[in-house]
Amino acid sequence: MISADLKTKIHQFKDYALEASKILIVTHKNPDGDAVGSSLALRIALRALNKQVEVAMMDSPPPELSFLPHFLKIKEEFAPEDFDLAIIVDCGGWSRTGFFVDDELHIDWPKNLVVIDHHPVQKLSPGLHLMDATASSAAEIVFYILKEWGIIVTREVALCLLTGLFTDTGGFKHTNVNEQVFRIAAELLAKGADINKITRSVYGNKKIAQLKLWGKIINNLKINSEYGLVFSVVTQADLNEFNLTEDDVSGILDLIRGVIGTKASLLLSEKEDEIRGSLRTEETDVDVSKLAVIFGGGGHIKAAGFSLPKNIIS
Ligand SMILES: [Mn+2]
Repeated sequence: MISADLKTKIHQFKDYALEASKILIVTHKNPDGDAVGSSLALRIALRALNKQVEVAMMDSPPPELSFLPHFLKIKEEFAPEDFDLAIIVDCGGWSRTGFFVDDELHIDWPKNLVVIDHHPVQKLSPGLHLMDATASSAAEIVFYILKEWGIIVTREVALCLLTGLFTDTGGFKHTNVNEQVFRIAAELLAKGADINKITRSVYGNKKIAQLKLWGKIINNLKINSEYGLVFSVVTQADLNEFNLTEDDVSGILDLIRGVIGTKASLLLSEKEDEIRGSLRTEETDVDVSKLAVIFGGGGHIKAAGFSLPKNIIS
């Protein structure tokens, strides 16, 4: 199912991994299930090759993913000089990781850079790009990598990868689900991945305050009929009122998509000095990443986002 070009790059990546002494894995800001699952799966697999590996994320990973193996090993910072191979997972470049701006990096670090991504619209960092915009998730690409390398998918790795597959497809509901996704999911289940643990952690464990905040956001829903857009807003004051954080809000996007008479949904959230927009659509002929790009963001055809400085609207 993978192209000859991707196959070649996967083997080049293995050469980089084998010659590296210490490997860094990073992912995008506000890491999701795919970002965390793919990073941890790679960590486990590379450690099985007797490599020293560290995973670093700029923002703390969502606590509902704490069931994932090695979750507590995730760091918030790293010393670049310690690493000779860096792997960026689930985004196309350093800028999205929050650690560096692309232009800020000099060519001499890291010695090798590998980017594993499935997003079509990205500002690219230099390096070896293992890109497949047809893949459902970064986890799917990591699965192909481990297969090509001949690495045994353990129960722990399977749990990480299935979490990535599950969360990036909205629980196998979105338009990026296909036969191949279910084939991989079936293989991961056969390796012992506990799907019930994933569904309970991702969709369960809700706080009553969280549902009340969701109620407030739903109460404020508006429709822009000209653009076929349903939208709502969550402010910092809303979060404070219910003593919640931004992480408690993300699940609501599943609820406000697919509203009759609309083609896409938008949730605007206030965060410190910026406004973040999250866009979703279920329509086969709508590409929300195009709207996100207009506002300097990016993402998938069906799920995209952007952030704007707050002072732009004050
Ligand atoms: Mn992803």
